[in-house]
Amino acid sequence: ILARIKDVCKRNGLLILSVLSVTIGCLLGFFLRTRRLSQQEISYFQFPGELLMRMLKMLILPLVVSSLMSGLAALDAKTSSRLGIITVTYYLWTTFVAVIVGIIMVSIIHPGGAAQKESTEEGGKPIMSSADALLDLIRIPIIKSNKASSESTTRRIIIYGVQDENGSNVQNFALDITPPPEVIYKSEPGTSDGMNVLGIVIFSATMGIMLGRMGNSGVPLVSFCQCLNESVMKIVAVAVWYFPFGIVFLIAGKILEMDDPSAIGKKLGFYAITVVCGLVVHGLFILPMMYFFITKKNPIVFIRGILQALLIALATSSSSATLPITFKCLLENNHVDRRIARFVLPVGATINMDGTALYEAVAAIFIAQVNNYELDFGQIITISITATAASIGAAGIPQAGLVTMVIVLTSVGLPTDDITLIIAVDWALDRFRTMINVLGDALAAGIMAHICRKEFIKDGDEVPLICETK
Ligand code: DAS
Repeated sequence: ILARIKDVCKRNGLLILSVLSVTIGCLLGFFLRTRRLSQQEISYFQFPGELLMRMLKMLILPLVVSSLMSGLAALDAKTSSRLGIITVTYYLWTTFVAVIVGIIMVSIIHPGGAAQKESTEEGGKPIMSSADALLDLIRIPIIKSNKASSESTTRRIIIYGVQDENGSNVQNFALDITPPPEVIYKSEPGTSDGMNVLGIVIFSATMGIMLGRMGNSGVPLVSFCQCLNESVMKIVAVAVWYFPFGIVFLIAGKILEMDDPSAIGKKLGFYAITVVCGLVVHGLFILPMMYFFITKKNPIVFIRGILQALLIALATSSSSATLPITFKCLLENNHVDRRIARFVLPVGATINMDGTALYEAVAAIFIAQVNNYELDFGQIITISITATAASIGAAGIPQAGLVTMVIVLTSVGLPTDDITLIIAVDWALDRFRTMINVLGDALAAGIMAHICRKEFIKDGDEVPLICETK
């Protein structure tokens, strides 16, 4: 029995530690809430968790660039274009299905009824057409206008004077309060801490396809990207042992700063239940069933292989930050061909957010119900389209879905400041929708690896790493 326990701990040690750390983090967070810590004590306590987030974010850029470039360069033109088309089509389809699931759930449970406003005037008219709403999405994440540079040249001067006893100015002073550029360079929707991930994904994918067509002249850069990718994954293999420790402080720190749970009340309780029901139906039923029907493999075994990544998604509420762990789980536990994972995962972490799309559709209809706003069929379709598109524009960072939700609300004329109704529970629901986002990306990689398996030499026989062959 001891040998068996030792074997289980050896194979699942990290997973067991992570599950324990989530549990301990929750218990510790609620316990410390009773101790009424000061803001400074809370910030000190949150530091190990902040360290974990920065550790993961540090890996996003090198991982996304090296994965896409080396992954696509290793595929021939026919396979990379076929893989790209099938992957993006699959992503759009599953995201739209997630929206439909959310709309059905919120229509059945009708959480807005419990929270209806007293003075509800008749519903407004769409302020922005769906076309404009969709165009807004493209503008936000890809063409990132660097507003910071224009703002940073805006000097902010305060003039104040010293007056004598008669009230006339005897001396004037000018106080320059222009904040330094790094203070005003804020991350816009669709970017992760100022980094425009969707733009980087598009650039890296294009470069990878071009490298694949360059033959021998592209080998040095492909080799560099492969070695960079391998080295990043080795950093992950070491850093991952810090994660359980960081998760405890990350979760406890979040619980310490959340609003008083009693403020959530009945109306938001029904709303949260609606979101969770939709995520469970989509994430634990529809997606696994699609995986099973396409690959004829057991989805439970596959999901078990990525549990570590799902826990990191729960702790960090960032699918981009979870990407290094998602890679590790897929390659080491589920043995997905790394050329497929290197394309499907970075693209998925950026544009495939089933949980976010479902959430935005539910939130929009919840706010319509609260305002006693009767949505017609056309507006439901508009919400479906804009929620699907808004999730594409959302970055894989905490509460990005709350930002792009403005476009969904605006497209059907709903009051955007009603987003404040759901903020009290958004930090928690964000974790669950991020888990479904990561789950959707990982299952997609498994499905694409199955669909494209005939293109490769043999199952599991991979293109040797160029830097390995030296
Ligand atoms: N937290 C986002 C993510 O990382 C999802 C969201 O905000 O909706 O996927």
